[in-house]
Amino acid sequence: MADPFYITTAIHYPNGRPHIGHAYETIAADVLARFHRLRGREVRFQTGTDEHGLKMAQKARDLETTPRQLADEMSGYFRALFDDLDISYDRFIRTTEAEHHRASQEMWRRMEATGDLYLDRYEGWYSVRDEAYYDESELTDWEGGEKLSPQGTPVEWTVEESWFFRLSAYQDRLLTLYRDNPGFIRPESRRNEILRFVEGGLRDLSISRTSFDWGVRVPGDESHVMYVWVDALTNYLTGLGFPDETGDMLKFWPADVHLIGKDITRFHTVYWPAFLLSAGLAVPRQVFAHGFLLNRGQKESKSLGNVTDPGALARQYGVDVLRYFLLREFSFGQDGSYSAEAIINRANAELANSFGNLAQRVLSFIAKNCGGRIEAGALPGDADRALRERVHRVCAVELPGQFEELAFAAGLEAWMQAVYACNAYVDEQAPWALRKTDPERMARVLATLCDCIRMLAIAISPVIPKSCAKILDALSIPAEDRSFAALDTNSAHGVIMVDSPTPVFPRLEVGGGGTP
Ligand code: ME8
Repeated sequence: MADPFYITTAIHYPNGRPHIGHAYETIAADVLARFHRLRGREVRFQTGTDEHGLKMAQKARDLETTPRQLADEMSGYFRALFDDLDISYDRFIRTTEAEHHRASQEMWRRMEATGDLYLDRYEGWYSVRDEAYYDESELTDWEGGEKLSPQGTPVEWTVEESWFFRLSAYQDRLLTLYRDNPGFIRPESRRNEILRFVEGGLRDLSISRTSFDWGVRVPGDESHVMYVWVDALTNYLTGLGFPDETGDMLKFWPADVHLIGKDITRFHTVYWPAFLLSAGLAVPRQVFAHGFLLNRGQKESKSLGNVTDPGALARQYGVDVLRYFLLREFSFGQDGSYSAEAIINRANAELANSFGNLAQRVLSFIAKNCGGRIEAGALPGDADRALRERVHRVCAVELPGQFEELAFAAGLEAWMQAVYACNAYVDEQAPWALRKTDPERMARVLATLCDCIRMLAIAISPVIPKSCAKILDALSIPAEDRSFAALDTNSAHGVIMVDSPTPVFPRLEVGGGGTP
């Protein structure tokens, strides 16, 4: 039976339209989901929207609408964007779903049954933008006596009756978890940050609110709604049918990886495992915090007028170009800065001029000059074997090894080097010259190249699925032979049928798009 793999993104606040950070995280998760499917695993991939909390309530009030209407409208934009970006999610969850309320209330009851909840009064700082409580010592002074959170957001002094979770009792268990599972928090820089935070001591956490009612009701105390992060984190269980612990819960929990941005590491690696331990559930295997994307070095914001619609970027440059760029350009886990020129340069140099050109010149040559059919009679020579071995090693070993570690840029760098090697081989072997002098040798060269293009396309198909499907269609590769397991078959020995390909990666111009 296939080995199950459960991957989630953070669920996004639908208090506005999706931005490039949302697209980045969801594309990366999609690449990983597709990659593991092609490796033969049974994948469950979940994304969605986080619809409760003060931030949603306040935004709705500002817009003179209801939080429900705001959530309905904005959640639709997220879903539409993810469909446009070819995100292959299995479940798009919305936290306003009745099932999710049931799951969150069950989590609450379990934590209460363990004796970890008590009623008290919260007096302290809260950031609505981060939906986070902060200790005084974490804040910095700002103009006019105001204070700012470590994320640079405003905080307000909050006093209200609240249920508390005994987080302080979990310090040792959390430190043991981090020590026993060094891969639980990645990358290393985030792990160190969290270790320092937890070693410094934990205070009990306020987990309910009484000053507004847009949230999941606290079971048995209807005047409280849950703190939004209690319900938000529970989404990862709701999607598997929790509280039913048979079926998908049994198959997919604990999650293999929660993919999140670096700003929400504390919620996922401190609060979430503590809630799970309290509720008697297993903790996720890994939380991976990626970096932040900046627009020409600056954070996108309405006041700077530099907010980019990721859907517009995809329409302008192509979905696969955007997907490739985002994973290739930045080291996953670190921050990155993007610009139109960077997207265009990367797409032209690597997709259009290298991989696209390789596929185009080889396949159209066969379609035009060999009637779309080649059968290599001559035995492979050293150069043919060396190229095939190299491309096979990159596609079957190096790229997968890097992707397993979420080192996408390094995996794609190895892949690109293999593409360059193929282009160098075309130039050296010059099949167009062999056509007159040695047709048998020409057939061997072309068959080797078709086999290499097949491997390169399969290996990178999690990143650029539509483009690879076109190339594999042109090579007449059946759907069932488009997996990593199929890389071990050498297709250069049989008859290869080739359809005339349509150009897959148009050259992009600065100031314009491509003509797909
Ligand atoms: O934090 N670059 O939602 P969110 C890269 N609802 N990633 C970015 C980014 C940027 N510029 N800006 C945000 C929330 N992100 C909560 C999560 S999970 C149980 C609840 C990432 O809409 C951010 O780090 O503010 C997070 O992982 C995701 O986008 C959603 O952010």
